[in-house]
Amino acid sequence: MESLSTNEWQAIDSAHHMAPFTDYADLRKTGARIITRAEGHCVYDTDGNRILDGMAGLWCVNVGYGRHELVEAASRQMTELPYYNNFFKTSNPPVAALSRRLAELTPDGLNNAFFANSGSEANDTIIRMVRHFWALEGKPEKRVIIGREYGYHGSTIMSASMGGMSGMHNQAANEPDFEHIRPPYGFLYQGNQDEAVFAANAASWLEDRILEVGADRVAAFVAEPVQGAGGVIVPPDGYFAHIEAICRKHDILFIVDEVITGFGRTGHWFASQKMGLSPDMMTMAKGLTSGYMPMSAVMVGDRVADRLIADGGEFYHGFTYSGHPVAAAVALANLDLIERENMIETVRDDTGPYLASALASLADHRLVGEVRTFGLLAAIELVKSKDGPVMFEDTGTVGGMCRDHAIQRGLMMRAVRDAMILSPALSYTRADIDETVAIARKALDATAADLGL
Ligand code: PXG
Repeated sequence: MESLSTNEWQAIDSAHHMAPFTDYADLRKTGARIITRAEGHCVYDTDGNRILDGMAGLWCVNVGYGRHELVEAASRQMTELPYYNNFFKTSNPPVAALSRRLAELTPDGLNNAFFANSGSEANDTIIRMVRHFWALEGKPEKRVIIGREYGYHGSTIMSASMGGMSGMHNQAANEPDFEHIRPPYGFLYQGNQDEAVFAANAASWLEDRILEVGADRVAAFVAEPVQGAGGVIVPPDGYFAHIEAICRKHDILFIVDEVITGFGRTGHWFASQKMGLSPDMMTMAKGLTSGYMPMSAVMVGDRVADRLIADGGEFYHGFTYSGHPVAAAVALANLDLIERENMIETVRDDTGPYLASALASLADHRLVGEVRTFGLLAAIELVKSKDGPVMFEDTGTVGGMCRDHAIQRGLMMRAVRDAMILSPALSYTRADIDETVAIARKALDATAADLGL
């Protein structure tokens, strides 16, 4: 690539590139940060800044940057078979091997994989499959899918309608037959209920909604085990046991979106295993290839798969790049690497607990209302006052200030509303965590100073 200055790249970029989730007028004023390379757990920009990546890209670079094993797998596969489709009774060795591997790694009963290129496409696939399944069962009126507020399932019209982001709904992504209940967001809704009571109450919001809509119209309930883009919302213990029981009682499919929580992030291959869940279908993407290639999959449980196989006929659905051989080869190399380097055990036994205790040291900061962690997922809720707590009125402004202070000091941290979010690579070390927490503290101090607190 030619070597241009930061200003030159910014000018070209803002003149011609419509980036995702971007305020275009604002970006034209400020210009984008141009990232040129990455190594280990750091990214580098055109000004030569080194930024420790506390977000693993966008919750996805689970094995860290610069892993030659993945590069070589891609290069080998590109040489041998760069592309062939999986339509019309063809397949390829990497995709067959990956399907078997995913069936082995996921909870019992999830034995079939449908491949796509993004989490959004995988969730669109689920919506079609679920409705097709109920039609085959002779219940075509079971079409409604219940999700949760602050849930994120993607950006296509259907996956954004299924998600619970009102800003997205307001921009032409509010299809009928989707309902949303409150999430089990203890920080906002728990009050002085103990954990078990709150778990049962939060799950009862699902049953209330099923009864309101009518179980004969409800096809499925969908949930991220820990809500990621919604602000790392960790459910109280027992919540999902109640949820599963309610789904079974009303004969509603239970869908788990593990796009963020999959592939080791929680210290287990899947959060479903840590939480003891038995979903009917599971969405996966991101950590499947550690972001080195776009790839997603739907794991289809036996109940749905058996019905589709028995009398579904042709399923008229698929993408040119479904089961792309290069993406599949990279996914296999990525899973090998995660296994060979014991990354999941390290997160479970060492760096996950270490991150929790290191971040707990921020809890006494005057801006911090709560710290939550779950494996290598974390949120630091910023509050105006710890007493209450009282949230900031202009939601998101203070979070944005704190994020900018962190980036200026060399840490990529994301803000969701006024919660600061971390989701680093599984290979993140104790030293990386120490550096992260030290910069986060400085960013909090600088934010408090800006606010005159
Ligand atoms: N499900 C979940 C749980 C996700 O987090 C998707 C589905 C959609 O995946 P694709 O590959 O279509 O993007 C996601 C994606 C953020 C952010 O701001 C999070 C995601 C994507 C973009 C931004 O935290 N998650």
